[in-house]
Amino acid sequence: MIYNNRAQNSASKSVADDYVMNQPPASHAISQSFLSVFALVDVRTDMLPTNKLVEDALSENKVVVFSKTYCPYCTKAKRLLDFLNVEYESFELDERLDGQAIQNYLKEKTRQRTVPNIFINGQHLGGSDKLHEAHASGKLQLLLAPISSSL
Ligand SMILES: N[C@@H](CCC(=O)N[C@@H](CS)C(=O)NCC(=O)O)C(=O)O
Repeated sequence: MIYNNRAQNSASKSVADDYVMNQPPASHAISQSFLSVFALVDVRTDMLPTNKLVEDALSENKVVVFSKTYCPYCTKAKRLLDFLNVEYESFELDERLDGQAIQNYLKEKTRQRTVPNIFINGQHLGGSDKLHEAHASGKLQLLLAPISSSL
């Protein structure tokens, strides 16, 4: 009640009084919603942490395989890369807490909802079938060749 008295006795009611009386001004709701957005978004990049993890992996590694440990197509794809002595970064989505979030982002980015989801030089290649097709046609060898200087 002491707060009500203060408010009634005050000629010019301050924003602080609004808070004390549990009647936050409209600007409070707006700033709260901004805060909750920033809690989810990496403010440095405006990107969700999961999306940034994927994009960082694609820019830092020549070959990236998003995989699941029990997936036979993933095993087949990784076996081919191993056989060709290709270095790759793999993310086993079934072993990660953010695995589903990564798969959701990959689906949004590539329209592919299955694993393996394979990228070379940051470009989406596809799944195991596409990798084997690319190997058979010679496209894979071209994609994996070091990028030559155009001097
Ligand atoms: N034709 C695809 C088949 C891939 C596939 O069916 N993968 C299964 C796992 S073995 C999958 O992603 N299922 C949906 C899921 O796990 O969310 C390829 O060659 O990669």
